[in-house]
Parts: sequence; C-alpha cells; structure tokens
Amino acid sequence: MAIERTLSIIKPDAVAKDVIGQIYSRFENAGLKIIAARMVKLSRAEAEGFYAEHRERPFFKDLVDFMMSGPVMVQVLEGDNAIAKNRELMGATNPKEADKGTIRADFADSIDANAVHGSDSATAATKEIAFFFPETQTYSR
Ligand code: RTP
Ligand code: MG
Repeated sequence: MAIERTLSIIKPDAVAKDVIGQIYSRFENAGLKIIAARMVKLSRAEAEGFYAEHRERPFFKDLVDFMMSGPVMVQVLEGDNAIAKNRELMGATNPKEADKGTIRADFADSIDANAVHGSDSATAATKEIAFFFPETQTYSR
C-alpha cells in the first residue's frame, strides 16, 4: 500500500447542512488524515479553473454556478491508497446510484448537489492540491 494524498472538497450543499464534522469523522475513521484545510468561497474564475476538464460538457455552467453558490470546505487527505479510498467513501456521482453508507448516499440531494468532490487520479490529485495549498501549508504526521 502506498501513502497518497488526495484533494477533497465538501461542496456548498453539505456545508449548508452543517455536516462538515460528520464527513471529517468518516475520513478520520477510514485512516485518512486531514493534513491541510480551509474554507473558501470560490470565484467564477476559480470554479471554472478547478473544473476546466469539464469545460465542454453540457453540465459545466450548472456545475460552476453550484460550486460558487456558497462556501466550500477544502482539505488534503493523506493515507494508504487515499485517492481510491476517498472515492469509495464518497460513493457514485449520482447519489441515487451511490452505495448505502457512502457520503453521497447519506448527505447528497442530486447529481448537482452531491456533497463532495474527490480527486480521481494521482495526476489530478497533485494538480488539485497545488490549486489550493502550497506544500508549506500541508502537515503530514
Ligand atoms: P467530482 O469531480 O465533483 O468529485 O465528481 P465526480 O468525479 O464523481 O464526477 P465528474 O464526472 O468529475 O463530474 C463533476 C461534477 O459534475 C456534475 N455532473 N453532472 N448532469 C450530469 O450528467 C453530470 N455529470 C456530472 C456532478 O456534480 C459531478 O460531481
Ligand atoms: Mg471528478
């Protein structure tokens, strides 16, 4: 097993529901350490830049509008197999298809308001972590 880092975002819907602590407990109970965190209200340029890979997709404008609709909580998670482990904890993109007990099954309302983001590959994780945190503001332990 390799120690990895991944970027997680608690999206505006879940922040508004005051379930940051419940979601953090799931990360910690699964062995994912929170090694950096901050609350951010994304500008349009930031939301578009973060999700640039989806620029041509039909849902892009809705996705950007949603991600700007309120503050988000952004964190770096570190642990064994962190990228896949976080995606497992999150559940499927569409909460209707998410396995029971996953974050999206328990806290998401729709495919748009789906509670959390997680990096989907090592390349994405490196890029997404750098988008929000300089190395000097991460605290491995
Ligand atoms: P995320 O990037 O937010 O962690 O979500 P994901 O990997 O599970 O899904 P992705 O394909 O990267 O899509 C990013 C976000 O766009 C919205 N989406 N809407 N209407 C649609 O068909 C559709 N597909 C994706 C979702 O909110 C998804 O989280
Ligand atoms: Mg994605």
